[in-house]
Amino acid sequence: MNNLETITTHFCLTGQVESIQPLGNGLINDTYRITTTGDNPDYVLQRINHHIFQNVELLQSNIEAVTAHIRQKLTDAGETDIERKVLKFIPTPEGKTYWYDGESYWRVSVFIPNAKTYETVNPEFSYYAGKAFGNFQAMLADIETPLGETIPDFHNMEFRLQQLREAVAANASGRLSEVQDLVDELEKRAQVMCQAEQLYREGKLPKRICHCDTKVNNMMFDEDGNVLCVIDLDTVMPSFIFSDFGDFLRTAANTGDEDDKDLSRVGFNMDIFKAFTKGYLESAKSFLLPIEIELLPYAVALFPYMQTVRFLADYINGDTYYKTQYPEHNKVRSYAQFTLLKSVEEHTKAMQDYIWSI
Ligand code: GN1
Ligand code: MG
Repeated sequence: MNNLETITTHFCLTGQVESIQPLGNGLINDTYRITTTGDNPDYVLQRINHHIFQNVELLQSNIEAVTAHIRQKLTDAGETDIERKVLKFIPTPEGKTYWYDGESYWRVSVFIPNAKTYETVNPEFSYYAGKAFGNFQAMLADIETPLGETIPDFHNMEFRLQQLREAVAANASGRLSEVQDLVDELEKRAQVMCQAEQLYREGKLPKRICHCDTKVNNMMFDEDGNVLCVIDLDTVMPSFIFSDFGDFLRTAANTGDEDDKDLSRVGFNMDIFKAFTKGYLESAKSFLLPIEIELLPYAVALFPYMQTVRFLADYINGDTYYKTQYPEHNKVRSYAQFTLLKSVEEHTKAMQDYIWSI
C-alpha cells in the first residue's frame, strides 16, 4: 500500500480503492481523485496546505456549517440531485472531517460524478455562473453559525498592500529592481483600491458570507452547462460581495491566461461581463444594497489589482506562497494581471452603463 492509500484507510470510505491520481490545478492544496471499484462513489482526497490555512479545525468547521446549511436549503426547496449540488465530506471513525498524519492534514469528499470544470466559459455559461454565485450568497445570507476568517484579512486590500510594502522594504530575493515600475503603478492606484475598507469603517458597506475564491474553475457544470455546485470552500468567510463578483470576472472575462506570457492576448471581455452580471443581479438583487451594485465596476478592477499585488509580493519575497512552475512565474503572473487591470479600467464607463441598463 502506498502513502496515499494508507491515508484513505483513515476515512470511512465505501468500496475498495483502485487508484489515486492527481486532480485539478489549484495553487494551494494538493488534490487527488480516488477511484474505487464497482458502483461505489469515487472520492477527492486533499492535503490541506496548513501553512496557509493555519487553523484547520476552524476551516473544517466552517465548511461543515456551510455544506449542512446549503444541503438543508436544497432539501427544503424539494431539490433533486442533491448529491451533485453540494459537497459531502467523509468522516474519520472519530467523526472528524480531517485527519492529521503527524505532518499533514488530509480530508476526503465525494467526487461529483458526470460533472466538469472549465478554465474558460462562454457568455451563456457565465450567465449561469452569475446566477449560481448570487444564489450561493443568497443561500448563506441567513446562516446562523458564525463563520471565522480561515485566512485573516484575506481580501483586505489595505492588508495586501501592506504585505507588498513589507516585501518591497525587505527585498529578500533581490528582485525589486526588476519590478519597480509595477510597484509604482500599483501605488498610484492604492487609495482608490482601498475604498471598500474605508466605506466599511464608515458603516456604509456590509460584509456578507462569500466564497472568496470564485475562479471559474471552482464551479462544477453538468453536461448541459447547468451549474451544479460551487467547490473549493476553504475561503468561505465574511467579505464584501465584491470578492465573488470580482474574482469570477478576473478569471472568466480574461481573454488570455492568468499567467499569460503573451500580454497581447490579455484583455477584458465585455460579453462575459454582461452575461455574468445579468445572472448575478437576478439572484442577488434581493439582498444587495444600492452601494454594492454601484461599486460592481470597482470590484471588477479590484481583483486583478489585488492579484497583481499578491503575485508581485510573492515574487519579491522569493516565491514563498504560490506554487510556481518556473523561476519567473510570479513575475509573469503579476504583469499578466496588471495588463488585465488596465483593460478593465478602459471599460469602466461601459460597465456602469450596462449595470444601469438592466
Ligand atoms: C489561489 O487554490 P486556488 O488556486 O483555487 C488563492 C486565490 C488566488 C488564486 C490565484 C487560499 O486559489 O486567492 O486568487 O490562487 N487561494 C488562496 O489563482 O490564497
Ligand atoms: Mg481551485
